[in-house]
Amino acid sequence: MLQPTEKIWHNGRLIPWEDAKIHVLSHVVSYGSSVFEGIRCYHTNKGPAIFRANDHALRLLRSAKIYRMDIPFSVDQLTASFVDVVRVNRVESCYLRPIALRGYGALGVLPTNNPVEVYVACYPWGSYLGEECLNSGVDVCVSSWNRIAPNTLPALAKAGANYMNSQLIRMEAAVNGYSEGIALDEAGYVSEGSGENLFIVQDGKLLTPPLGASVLPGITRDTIVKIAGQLGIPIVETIIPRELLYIADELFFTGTACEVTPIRSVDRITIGPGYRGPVTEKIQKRYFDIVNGRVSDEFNWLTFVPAGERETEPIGAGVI
Ligand code: PPE
Repeated sequence: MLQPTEKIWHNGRLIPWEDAKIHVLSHVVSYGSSVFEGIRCYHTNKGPAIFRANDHALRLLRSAKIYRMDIPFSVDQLTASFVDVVRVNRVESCYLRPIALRGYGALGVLPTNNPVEVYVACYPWGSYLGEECLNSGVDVCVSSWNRIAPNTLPALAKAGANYMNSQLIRMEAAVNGYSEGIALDEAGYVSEGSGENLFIVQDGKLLTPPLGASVLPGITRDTIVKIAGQLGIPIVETIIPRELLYIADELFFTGTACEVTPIRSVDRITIGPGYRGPVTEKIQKRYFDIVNGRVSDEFNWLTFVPAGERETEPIGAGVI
């Protein structure tokens, strides 16, 4: 269950958590007209640090641009709002959920007479697919649902409506006893999980589907590309046939929420050794060292939150 914090940022002001409400006839409720982000803030020995805050702000603005949604805030202003929310809520580690939505006004598909409302909330959130899964890996299936096809819902936008497709994938997986589903794209090639990008390790190389395979341009995906560079692991963006999943040496999901989660089976076929493989482990370790501030912040990915208004004991320390 969601664990409330005190304040939510709304169009430049901090409001109480319980006042961040919208009308049932807001445009977004009928038509799914929202774009959003998911960001993690980690506990470090220099205080809370938001991971790749600028990149998330930029992706939010890009998602909005695709949908002709005007957000009257810059990357810097949005980044500052993320810092404010973490600071006033006195959390040490948390998940941030910025959302821009089309609000209450007219009610018809054309959204030009609906205001755009921007909210940023934060709350504690543990591991996505289960703490133990970071070590042991998850059992997944290939979904019978395809990922959103090109020129239908734009996959490069992180839009609320896309997650109707994700829900179908995730629910089907759950009903059949899997932790997650992997969707194929319209052409039948591997795309991504309902809320994660996917990487394959094969013969010492990393493979991941290209942006044209209906994937979200994941910020963790990009982080893994840079980590692979640091570790000298070759990486290729390429279309991936389904059966390559079954014969992969290692497989793992990436995402803000799932971080780096190994996959130990697909459709009940054991992947590699059936637990986290050595390349996954190396990459995962580096990922956690970076986000937790244990190694130098070479790419300037951490935005530290000053202790400004944290006069009482912070909550959430050690949650993640
Ligand atoms: N693909 C999809 C469809 C996706 O939703 C996410 C994030 C990713 C890839 C990875 O993107 P990034 O977080 O930028 O590396 N999914 C979010 C969880 C969705 C949910 O609310 O559940 C997330 O990881 O925060």
